[in-house]
Order: sequence, then C-alpha cells, then structure tokens
Amino acid sequence: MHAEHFPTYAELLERPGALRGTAWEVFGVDDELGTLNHLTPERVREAVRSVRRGVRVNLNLPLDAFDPPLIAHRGSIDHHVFGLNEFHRDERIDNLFTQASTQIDGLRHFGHPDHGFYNNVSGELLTAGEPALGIQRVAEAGIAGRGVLVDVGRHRAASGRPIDQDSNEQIPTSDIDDALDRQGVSLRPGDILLIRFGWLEHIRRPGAQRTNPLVSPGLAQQEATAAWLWDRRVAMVAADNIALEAWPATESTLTTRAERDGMLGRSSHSGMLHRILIPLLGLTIGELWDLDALADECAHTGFYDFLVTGEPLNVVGGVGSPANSLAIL
Ligand code: UVW
Repeated sequence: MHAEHFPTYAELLERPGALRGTAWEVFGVDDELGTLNHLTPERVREAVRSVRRGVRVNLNLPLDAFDPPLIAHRGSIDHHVFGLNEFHRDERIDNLFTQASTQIDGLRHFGHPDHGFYNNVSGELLTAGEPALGIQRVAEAGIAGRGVLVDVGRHRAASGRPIDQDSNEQIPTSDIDDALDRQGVSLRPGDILLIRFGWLEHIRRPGAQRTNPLVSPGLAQQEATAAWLWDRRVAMVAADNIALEAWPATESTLTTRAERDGMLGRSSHSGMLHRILIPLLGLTIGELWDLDALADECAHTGFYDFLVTGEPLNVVGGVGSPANSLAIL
C-alpha cells in the first residue's frame, strides 16, 4: 500500500518512530515486496503504451553461461537429459545456483549488519521452505512495467571518457543522469531501470581475459546512489555487471557500525550498497542482465523505454532466481 505522502530519502532519515534510513512499513507493516509495490495496475497499463513495434528482446544469458562460474562458490549447472524409452525425454538440473547467471536478487539476499532484514523480518525465518521474504512473493506478484534502458557505457565512450571495464570504477548517478539526457528519456515513478555499463560485452569478447579475482565497474558505493534510486521511485534496478554496484566493493562510508566496532569481521560484503538497497529500502535488484541486443535496438530507434517483464522461479523461501526477463519494444 502506498502512503498518502510518499517519503523522500531525506525523510526516511528522520521519520518519527521509524528506524533511521529504512523504508520499513512504508509499503505496509507486513509488506514483503518493497519497491515492487510501485508496479501498480495503472503503471503497468501505461507501460504497455511503450510497446511500439512488438519486437521482443531476450534479456537472459544461458543458465550455463559461465563455466567456470564467475563467483567461485557458485558452481556450474549439471544438466541431465534422459528418456524412459527411445521416444521420450525428461531432464534434471543439478547444482543450480540461482544467482550464477542472469538473475533477480530478492529481499532475503542481504540483511544489514546493524539493522537486520527488510521490514524487520527475523533472519531466523529465512530458511528453505519458510515463506518470509521468499522469491515466491515476487513470482506471485509478477514483474511487469515500463523499462528504461540507460546505456552508461556508450554514453561514457561517446563523451571521450570510456569506462575502464577492467576496474571496479565507481559510477556516480550523475553519469546516469547525463546518459538519460543524451538519450532523451526521463524516468517516471514505477520504472524498471536497466543500466548497461558495457561489462558483459567486454568480458564476452573473443579472447577477453577474465580477471581473477573478478572486477567490474558499477554503481558507486555511496548513500547518494541509494537516495537517487529511492527518490525516483524505481520499482527495480538491474544491470549487465556482476553486482549492480562496483565489484569488489571499496572501503566506503557504507561500512557498518558492527564492523567498525569489531562485532563483525570485514568481508567482501563490507561497504556494499546491497546492504542499503535490499534490506533497508526493499529494492529488488537484477545482475548479469544481457542488455547488449536491447541497447542496439534502442540506439537504432532512438526510443529507450519499453515494456519489460520478469518472472522468477516460484520457489518458496527462494533467495534469488534466474530472471526470465523479456523486453517488448
Ligand atoms: C556479489 O556479491 C558479487 O553479487 P551477488 O551476491 O549479489 O550476486
């Protein structure tokens, strides 16, 4: 449910009776969808008006796109096709890491070390088969809305400042604003923002060396990034890189009190923007979205908005899912 007055990020920092900097209860005391609540029926109807030619563009990489996997603890799928007789085929996929390829990360994925999980849901409930904050909530609601592609990679190259794809360059929101201006498109409340940094294109060039440990440019690890996304009432944000934000995270102002006080050891998650976006703001995010063909279509027509859909696997208590996303232009 929408509050009558939708709070700005600055207001989230001083809501009476609410935990500072969280959006908890903004969409309801028991809410488990977060900013996906911005996808109202009116906005979905409006999004359909962005379909001009009826061209469909797949935004998903194959499930086994990365073998060996990009992130070491995520394995590669093991696909078995078998038949009960010569004229029948069935199958089984073992070792499916839901976040190994094009993915949606749900609200279970990250908690904040100082504050916990979205809407104050206890971490003890976040186990397999338990529904709290599970990806099945997103599957039940479905994702559909006005997608807007912002091609920051091409914008930066055209401006003579190409992104260093072999670095964890922190991309500020001013680059997104500039790219949107160049493209002649504005964001509206409830949009699904797709950010193309150009990283996937870079790593899948023939002969490209994948750095080890993995490095990718992405959103800057600053509170200002979270404020920018919240204040535009983005329903969801996805990108063509490994973590949406720059990876690995840099030592940033987002390091938590628990880490500063030594209650929690530093880890690869220290300083991550994930810790604000997912648990504090309830923002569902997408990573490794294949936006290259979409970018070519948009550059060709000059229209950067379209209908976009996504349907995660309906796994009760799921943390994330292959995105199953589609743009219709
Ligand atoms: C990283 O941690 C790199 O990304 P995620 O866990 O969100 O896939």
